[in-house]
Amino acid sequence: KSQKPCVLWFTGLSGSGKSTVANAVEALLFKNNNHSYLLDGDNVRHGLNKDLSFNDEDRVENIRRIGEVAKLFADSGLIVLSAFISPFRTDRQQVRELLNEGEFIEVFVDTPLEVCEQRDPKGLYKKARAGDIQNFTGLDSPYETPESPEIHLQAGSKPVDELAQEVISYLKTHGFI
Ligand code: GGZ
Repeated sequence: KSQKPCVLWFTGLSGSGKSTVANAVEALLFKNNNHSYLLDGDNVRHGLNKDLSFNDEDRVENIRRIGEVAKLFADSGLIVLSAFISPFRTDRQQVRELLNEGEFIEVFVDTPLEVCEQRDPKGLYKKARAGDIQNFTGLDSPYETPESPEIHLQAGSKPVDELAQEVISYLKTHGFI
């Protein structure tokens, strides 16, 4: 089955649903006989990047390495899904420039901070509010919202399967799958 490689770059706050939506997209791609690879905290922050913290400098390096890895996988023909906060606009721009023209698809997982904090799936917002975690994105560390993402998901108010379908529709419309 033919496919055009690309990088679906999910960006958004902790608890916004990046990993959840990316996993749902991956399941749909698999059903469609496409080949993909998902980069997320579980396989990157705990492995390749386990030497990095959450201060600004380390987040920049985190995203730089992930961009390079995404490029390698895309070069091998895969549809790459990347799910990291990637809070800085310039870092996302640099990944865009690293990839071939049109390969970088920025997916803004736009869930309001209040909703993320309400969900708080790992209790991290609570810890950050209590002062037990420093530099927490959205609280005492910035998140720079994408200005013109290829895909803008209203992830605070729509079901996951609908959001995943929006991503699949984009890939079909633009000839990636
Ligand atoms: C933000 C943090 C922090 C701080 C730990 N700030 O919801 P999660 O748990 O599973 O996702 C968050 C993840 C963020 O890692 P990323 O590699 O995506 O961040 S970045 O792109 O900014 O480098 C959260 C957890 O790690 N976490 N401390 N201080 N999120």
